[in-house]
Amino acid sequence: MFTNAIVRIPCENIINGLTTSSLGIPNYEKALLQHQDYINALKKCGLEVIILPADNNFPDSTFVEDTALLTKHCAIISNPGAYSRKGEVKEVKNVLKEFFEIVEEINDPGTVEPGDIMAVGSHYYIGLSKRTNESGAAQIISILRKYGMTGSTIKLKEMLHLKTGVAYLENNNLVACGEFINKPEFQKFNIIEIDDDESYAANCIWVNGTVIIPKGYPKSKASIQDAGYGIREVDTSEFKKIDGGLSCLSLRF
Ligand code: CIR
Repeated sequence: MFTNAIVRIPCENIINGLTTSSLGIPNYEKALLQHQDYINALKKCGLEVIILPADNNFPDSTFVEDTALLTKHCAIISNPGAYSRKGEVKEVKNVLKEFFEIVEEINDPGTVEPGDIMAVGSHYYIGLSKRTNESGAAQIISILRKYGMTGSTIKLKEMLHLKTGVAYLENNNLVACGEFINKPEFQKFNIIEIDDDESYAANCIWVNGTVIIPKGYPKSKASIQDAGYGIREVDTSEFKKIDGGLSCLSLRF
């Protein structure tokens, strides 16, 4: 169960966020409204939400998930692989020091963006992507081991981050799309398949029994409901334009 979340208000510079999509430029006002709706959804799931102010120096800074991995035993400050995102970790580190006694860090040449890390109990699957490299993953695994946790790597072929295409919903249920559906590492889970035309919905989050999903993906919604979950929908159309989704918008702990 989670009790807290950290989010960061989108900045005006979000229009310059990194993207691989051709969906157009995010509408800033709309992004702010959608972000508020996201905060409301987290609160409805029982979380205390810590809201950091917008930081116009970093277009992608609303995607706080990529700045740290939070575990029961420690926080691990990441080292984003995207150059324009490296400075995002500084302020988050100061905030996390208020909540975590132990704050570890990933250092060069290792890079890690925790959008690439999925927790299943005390095991952490780490995607090796354009943003997270072998050295970064090895550093994460060695820190996890120090505190009695474990980690393993998964090679990504196409997706930006591991959690772009996969989400663990507890109770052995895993939402997966595309390249992850047939990954041998995931076959022990009950896989809830997301169709290619709704692949964006694979980035959903389990928060204390409820699954928050992006608005507008009816087939995925039905499949997750059929697996027994209560659902909350949040429109994230403006974040999708710069490759961001529901998990990226918060650090939950
Ligand atoms: C980026 O390319 O870094 C941002 N535009 C999107 C980050 C999405 N974060 C995530 O999946 N954890």
